[in-house]
Amino acid sequence: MTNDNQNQELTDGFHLVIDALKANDIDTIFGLVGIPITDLCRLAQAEGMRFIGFRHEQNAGNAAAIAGYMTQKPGICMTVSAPGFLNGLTALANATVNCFPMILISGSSEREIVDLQQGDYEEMDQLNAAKPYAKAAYRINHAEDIGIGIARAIRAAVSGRPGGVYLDLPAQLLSQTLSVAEAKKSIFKVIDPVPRQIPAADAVERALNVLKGAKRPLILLGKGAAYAQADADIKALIEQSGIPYLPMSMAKGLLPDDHPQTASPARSFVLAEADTVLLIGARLNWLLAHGKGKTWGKEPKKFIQIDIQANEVDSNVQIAAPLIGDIGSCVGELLKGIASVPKPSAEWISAINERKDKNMAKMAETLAKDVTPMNFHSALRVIRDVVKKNPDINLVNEGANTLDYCRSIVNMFKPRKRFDSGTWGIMGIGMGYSIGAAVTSGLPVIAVEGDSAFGFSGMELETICRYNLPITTVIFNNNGVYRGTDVNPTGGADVAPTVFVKNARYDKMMEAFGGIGYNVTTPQELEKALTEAIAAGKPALINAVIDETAGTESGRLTNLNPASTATKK
Ligand code: ADP
Ligand code: TPW
Repeated sequence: MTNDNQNQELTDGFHLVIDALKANDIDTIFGLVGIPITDLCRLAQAEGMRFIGFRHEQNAGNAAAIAGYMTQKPGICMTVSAPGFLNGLTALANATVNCFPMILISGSSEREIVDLQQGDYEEMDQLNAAKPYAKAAYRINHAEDIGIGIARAIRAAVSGRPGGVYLDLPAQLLSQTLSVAEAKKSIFKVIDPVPRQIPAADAVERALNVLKGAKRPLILLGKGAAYAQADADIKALIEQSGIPYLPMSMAKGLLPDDHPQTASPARSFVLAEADTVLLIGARLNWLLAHGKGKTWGKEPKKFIQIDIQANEVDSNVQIAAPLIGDIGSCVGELLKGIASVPKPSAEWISAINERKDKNMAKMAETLAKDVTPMNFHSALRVIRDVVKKNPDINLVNEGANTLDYCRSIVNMFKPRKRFDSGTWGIMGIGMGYSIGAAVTSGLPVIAVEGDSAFGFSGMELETICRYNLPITTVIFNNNGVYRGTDVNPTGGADVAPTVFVKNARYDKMMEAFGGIGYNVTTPQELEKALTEAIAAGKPALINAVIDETAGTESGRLTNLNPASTATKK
């Protein structure tokens, strides 16, 4: 653009936003267009970025979040104001809760009108709405601040404990002009956005001393350990120490799930019996029964906790040895001293192996049964075998029973390949995470979805077809939430709260958009369809008919359901 009066070349806010993102090696935007960001999305594409357009902002936000988790670079989600922003906010909050770096960039209406509440188109005080649900929230008011605003958002998302950042772009900002010379000076690449954080030497020594005193040590790997991309050092620490380890669901595959030191098949036993637990990037939240109570056995545990967030320590129980820093640096320091830690006793290892063998034999028996209609186990046996043959596949997983059984049955062999309902146990991540994972990795995805879980993001099948992504969605269709057999006690015409249309054909939804649909009722049919779909590398959906009586209410979360603890009248 040139301004003849001043004979000076000008640029505008639209260009500056894209230039600033590109200067920081951000090459993909997940989003949904509308006023005032349509032209911004068009420009991103024109300038060589990839724009992946969704049918609902929550799914775009989930795609951005999982891209952030996979790459340590913030995933970008772009939305319109008020309703678009609010649709994206759930994903932003979910990213923050899960410690995934993402930036939600939303257009907003004129500040003067919003602040006086004069009723603008899609008027909303988005910045304040975002604050409680984001790690940080910023607004850029002047074109000359776009470079610094984007830099601030990037650094906030990825440094320290990663999380969701909200960036508010008022419509008038995008059309503001600035001389090209000034603009150039205002854009820069963030230096060292994820700085190493070295743990203190005395904290390392304390941690090693606690390990030296352990009789029955255990290492617990959380998704922070997977995120940190310190795979080789974590493997070395586990193998050189000889300590058994347990991966949380998204840390599966950090070491292959059939590693001899895995304690997964003896999970309840090791949690109850270990006397010393080294937590690496895992919080003692509800997923770990808050580090206390029946799950953790009678004797008090000694915990060593590696985390980047100092105030995570002592959140639920006392931590004997906090090790604050980035996981790569902390594990590296522990490795230097690990030779001085005695190997776990043969008694401890053989007690674990005995449980593992017993539990695995029992599970093998259950999995071998071919029942008609299929149950969760017979269908998941097929998924397990296919993933084993294709270890590069990304696995997305949500539902109740579908999630709980898949987590324990389907082994993972490579890091950062399993993406699931995470810290909140949220439904709705399915298609967003699948698209994010496929776009980011260029590798196939299998989404293992409860029929209810799938419904939260099902319209993105069109998005999958539009971009011709290698995603195979497998719907575990048991006619309802948890199962399909509940009845309305009044005998009225409405079905029970958990029940869906019987025998729905989700495969036909896929066919409507040009993808491949399969309807399968046996493990053999499922195996054939899944193998074929993966080989095709095209959008596919398998409607897997599951016994509608097979599921239990809330999967394995029955203890959190007030109905199961309330006094029955
Ligand atoms: P899980 O659900 O798998 O148990 P959580 O999400 O509860 O895992 O815990 C992840 C933890 O990892 C968070 O407390 C977060 O602060 C921490 N974390 C994330 N990235 C790093 C890193 N690079 N270095 C150290 N800690 C990290
Ligand atoms: C955003 C509550 C937890 S699990 C679930 C719901 C609705 C669905 C279970 O049925 P599904 O799986 O998917 O058919 P399965 O294998 O048991 O048959 N809204 C949100 N998040 C959650 N967690 C819920 C509701 C819920």
